Amino acid sequence: MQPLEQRGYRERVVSVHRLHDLQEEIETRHREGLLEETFFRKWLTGFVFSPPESLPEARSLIVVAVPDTQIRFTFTWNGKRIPLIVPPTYLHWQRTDQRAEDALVEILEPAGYRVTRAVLPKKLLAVRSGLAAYGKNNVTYVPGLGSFHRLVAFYSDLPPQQDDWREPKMMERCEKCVACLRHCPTGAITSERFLLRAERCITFHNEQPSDVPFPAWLDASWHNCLVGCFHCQSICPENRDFLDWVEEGAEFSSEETILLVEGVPLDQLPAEAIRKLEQSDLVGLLDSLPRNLKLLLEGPERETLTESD
Ligand code: B12
Ligand code: SF4
Ligand code: SF4
Repeated sequence: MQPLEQRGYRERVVSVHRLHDLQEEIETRHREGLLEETFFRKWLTGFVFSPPESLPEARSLIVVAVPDTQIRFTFTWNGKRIPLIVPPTYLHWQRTDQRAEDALVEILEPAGYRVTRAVLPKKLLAVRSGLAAYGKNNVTYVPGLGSFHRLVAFYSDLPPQQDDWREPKMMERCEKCVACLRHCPTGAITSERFLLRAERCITFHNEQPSDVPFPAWLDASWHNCLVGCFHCQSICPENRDFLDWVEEGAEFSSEETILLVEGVPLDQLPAEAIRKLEQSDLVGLLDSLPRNLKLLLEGPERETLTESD
């Protein structure tokens, strides 16, 4: 679909019959005991492996990779300006998903076809359809985008022209590389199996609200992002060309930073802080922000910015 490519997006279309394979694969991993139960219940029971009532005659699944960037925010703590990263896919995701949908509608609607969002295991769909390959870190990589993309899935009544469907594929580069495995501090990526030990992933823990305590084994110095973790993507040679792709986010004053660390509710923050949080799409992360920020600001000596940065 050329108009998608022109926007820098990539996509694949497969038959809706592939839903069965997606469901079967997740269920099999669960049956085999490879998915820790708390993780499975929290994250993997919400997939819907059938077309929605609004599009029961769906004939295809469409998966789109939308380029996405890191965003660097600056906080002021003890007189120092401290930059902290939010990795790709977290912020403005509603806008990103809507853009992908709008682009598809623009192409398909004139031809009489409809699209609607799908809640599916998107990496599996992207890899099996040939859009992406898995890295050893279990993140997907798309040629020309590295892992700097957000995946969005759709149902459509568009008849699939092709129906390429392959076994899950790992990137060739991973065959001779263990950088992410070595760099992951928690052992979530292991040589014993390909599947991530998701319950060991920092992201699994620091996306939780601040009142959920971290497990004792999770060393405070391992945190590296305002939310999520970027270790296994930043070390990856496949991402070398994209690492400088960082958008500059808002800067928070000393007073604002203290209020965020203290977890002051949104409606009690000064108007300027609310405006920054809303514009930055950080409101949805307010729950986890106090604990994560405190850890990062009070943790080991961090990079600081000078006035000219
Ligand atoms: C649950 C979830 C999580 C969980 C678990 C992560 C995981 N790896 O499963 C947690 C909270 C830990 C998490 C973390 C992150 N997530 Co997340 N997450 C999801 C979610 C909701 C579902 C993923 C899923 O289906 N997991 C289930 C497992 C079973 O599937 P899988 O990971 O595809 O694993 C397959 C392979 O291991 C393969 N496999 C098994 N053995 C073998 C052997 C070989 C040789 C091969 C090739 C394959 C293979 O089979 C498995 C499927 O059966 C998706 C959104 C969505 N709706 O899909 C986002 C999503 C996957 N997350 C995303 C992101 C960005 C992240 C983070 C990078 C965020 C961050 N910066 O901190 C981290 C990355 C952690 C990591 N190293 O994987 C993006 C991924 C984009 C991309 N480029 O990959 C997604 C798609 C959201 C989006 N819309 O873009 N996430
Ligand atoms: S760091 Fe190496 S092994 Fe890990 S995903 Fe990247 S290329 Fe593959
Ligand atoms: S996101 Fe962090 S904790 Fe999770 S697998 Fe990658 S390096 Fe390990």
